[in-house]
Amino acid sequence: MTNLHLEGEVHAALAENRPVVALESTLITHGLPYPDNVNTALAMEKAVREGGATPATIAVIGGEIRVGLSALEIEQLAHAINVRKCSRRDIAIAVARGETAATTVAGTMIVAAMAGIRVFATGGIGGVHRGHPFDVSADLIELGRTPVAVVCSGAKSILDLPLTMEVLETHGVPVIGYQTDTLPAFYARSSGLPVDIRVETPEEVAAIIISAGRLNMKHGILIGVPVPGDDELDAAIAEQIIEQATADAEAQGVTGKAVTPFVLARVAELSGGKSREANTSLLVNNSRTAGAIASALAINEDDLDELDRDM
Ligand code: PSU
Ligand code: MN
Repeated sequence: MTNLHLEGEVHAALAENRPVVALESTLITHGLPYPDNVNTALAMEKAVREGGATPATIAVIGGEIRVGLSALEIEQLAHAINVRKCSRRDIAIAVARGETAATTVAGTMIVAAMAGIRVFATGGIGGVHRGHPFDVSADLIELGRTPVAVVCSGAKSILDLPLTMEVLETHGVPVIGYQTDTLPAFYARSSGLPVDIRVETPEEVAAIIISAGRLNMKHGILIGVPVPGDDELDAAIAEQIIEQATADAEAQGVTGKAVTPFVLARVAELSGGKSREANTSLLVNNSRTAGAIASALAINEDDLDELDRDM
């Protein structure tokens, strides 16, 4: 396809039906400060490999949609200035103008689906903003229409999590708890909001992805993995910081696509070291889990193909 460029190792893995995990790039350009962003992006790629899969970090570089970046390209992206944050509405613009741009969860899902990648790992998805029920992240809509499984730690409680769950339901997105009964709340292991189903293993997730595919359901799947217990942030402290950060955004009149990056940066400023630890820990853990899910998916499908041949 025009403008879609698969990096060599990713191309080979996909051609041979070996597991691949997509990773987003907005995390690098708008989510984390330098050098945490580069270190974390590379640690996520390593964790995907530990899970048994090939990582494919997705971005737009000079107008080309790239699936799989080198360490040097990740470093360059981290230093690029005025990088467009690409959700669904932005991708065509970035490509037409030959820009270097980052993909959000929605943008990354679109490109992953184009490339034939079915599992994607990130930290938190966008959602419905607190006090602004019509500021609904395009991530939620994309999850309803693009068949990619997104492994994440829920969403930061900078968002209205109950409303976010309602919108996911409206758009027909199954929400799976990975070894948990509730939607994770990013820094905290639980939001208290029940998920649709709890699973214990990568194989169980793979079975649901395969089932959705065979039924041609077309929607995505959200898999919530709680931050590892040792790195969880105290819920009361997290809440206080988030309230402050959201109030600051409000006071400074920040709107639209700038809200999430602003609040993320403010939360980082206010919380210092401990939140960074939680953030890195969950990103790496989610990447490893996504690698294991993609591996189970590849193995499971070989079995199913054999069953089909036997019948
Ligand atoms: N939440 C985080 N870290 C992030 C993002 C969300 O904890 O980096 C990024 C993701 O790329 C997500 C995007 O897709 O922000 C959502 O932006 P918006 O709310 O403008 O849809
Ligand atoms: Mn928004």
